[in-house]
Amino acid sequence: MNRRLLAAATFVVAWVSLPAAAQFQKPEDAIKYRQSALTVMSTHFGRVAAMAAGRIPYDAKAASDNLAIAVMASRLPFVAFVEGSDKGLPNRAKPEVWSQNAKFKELAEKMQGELAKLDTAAKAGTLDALKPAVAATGAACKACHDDFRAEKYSAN
Ligand code: ASC
Repeated sequence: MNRRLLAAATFVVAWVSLPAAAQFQKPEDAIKYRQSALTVMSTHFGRVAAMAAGRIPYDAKAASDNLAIAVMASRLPFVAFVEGSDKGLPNRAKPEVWSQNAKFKELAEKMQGELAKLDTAAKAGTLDALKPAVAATGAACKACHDDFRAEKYSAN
């Protein structure tokens, strides 16, 4: 391998092996990233929840399309709860995100699992299949918020 290629390969390997924390230059970047990902997830899950609640007409294709995005977005936020990113921008992460991190991760994974099951259920193409899976997913969102999301935004 020539020297430049070796240097380039070394750089790539080092970069992808960086801990998640190092992929955000500042706490502010991590906060913005996770808030954005959660907003995208909530927006697309919310459209399906609105169908389940009868607030908007049921549309099987739209449900699937929205869930594909929600499932993808659900994989994003959690690497951005890096140590030291409790401050940097106003946010609602409680200190327990870091002090009880194993529980936080468990609830995050539970939510990802319920959302994946909802995505599968939606493929049946009926509103009846959607409803219980929407309820289970919403409950998983709420379980994490109850313990790990503050009522009010921090001052910075
Ligand atoms: C949503 C949304 C949440 C959850 C939660 C469920 O649609 O944005 O955060 O459902 O409200 O309790």
